[in-house]
Amino acid sequence: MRMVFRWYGEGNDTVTLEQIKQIPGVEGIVWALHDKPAGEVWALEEIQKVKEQIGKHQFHIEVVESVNIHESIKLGSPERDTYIENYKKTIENLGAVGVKVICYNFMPVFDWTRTDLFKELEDGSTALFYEKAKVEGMDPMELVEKISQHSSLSLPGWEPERLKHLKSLFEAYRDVTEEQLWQNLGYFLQEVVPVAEKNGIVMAIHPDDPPWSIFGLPRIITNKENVKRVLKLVDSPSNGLTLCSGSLGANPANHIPEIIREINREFPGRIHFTHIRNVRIYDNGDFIETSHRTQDGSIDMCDVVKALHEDGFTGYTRPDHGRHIWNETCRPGYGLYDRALGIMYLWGVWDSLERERRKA
Ligand code: CS2
Ligand code: MN
Repeated sequence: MRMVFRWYGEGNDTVTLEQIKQIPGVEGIVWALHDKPAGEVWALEEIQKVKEQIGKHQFHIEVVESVNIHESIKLGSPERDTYIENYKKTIENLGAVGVKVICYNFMPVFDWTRTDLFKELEDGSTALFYEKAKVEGMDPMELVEKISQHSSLSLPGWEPERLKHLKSLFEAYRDVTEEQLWQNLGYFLQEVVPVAEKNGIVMAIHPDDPPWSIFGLPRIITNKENVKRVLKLVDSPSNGLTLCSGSLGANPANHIPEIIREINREFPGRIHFTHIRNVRIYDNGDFIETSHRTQDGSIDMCDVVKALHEDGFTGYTRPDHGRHIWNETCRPGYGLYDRALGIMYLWGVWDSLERERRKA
């Protein structure tokens, strides 16, 4: 397991590379050109600049999250070919500086969605919270308004530029069924996977968060069967998975350790990247993000790590979101402290499993 940490870039993150350096066992930075609108080519010079910055701290830049997919590709509209060509060019440029994994998602319009970014937990910390009934009864415009009031920093997938066009996007998706979204994903992968292969890169799709349809928009990366279906779309190691325990795990029907074991059995070597975090699910379908500890949430985190360890997981792992603790002011979900605690929990479980394995 190779530990990495997501960082939003100089001037765009409250966490510094110096701080990340002091978290035990972190070897690389998960990065992106966050100002790039989806669909534009990432120029070599821009990429090299980030590589230099990060390299000064002896971190690698092997994992990118995300190169976002232009809506026309998800919609299957005629301009998609231009944007797919741009995507290929970005893959080539990323391959040229030593990037190995590109994490991306295929969610129409919205990336991860919550109703409260700072919901208080019993211990006084705050965390991202999803209230199911609220989303079901809500006009998406309202949610966008609410989220943008909360935070001066734009959230991944919630960039103001994109959301300005929300109405027309909704209209465009009105006739896109889940099956069509599958077709469009297949079309995209058939085009880009060979380019990724040539450039030493693996694509790693991130599950939908939450893993069900919201606001009537189709969502397809939602459960074990659908994850397998993606992997079958193109049979290549470069068509792989980001296994995000908190995204898939928000649906109690998704048993994360079982999913890991089954994917590893049926599609060995296709989990390239894992996002590990715990969520507590309530009977009414609401959920809140908790500490990484198994006892604090609904996901058996020890068994998640065990499932990865059993198979000698050599891919990249990052703690996904964390709570906001010790009065930290930070991007929602992306503070330093709780993610660092999460890493130590993951190492604790991993290292003891390693020790047992060596003894055996
Ligand atoms: C991330 C996602 O913060 C998160 O939950 O896991 O925003 C993720 O970066 C994208 O969905 C991947 O494309
Ligand atoms: Mn994730």
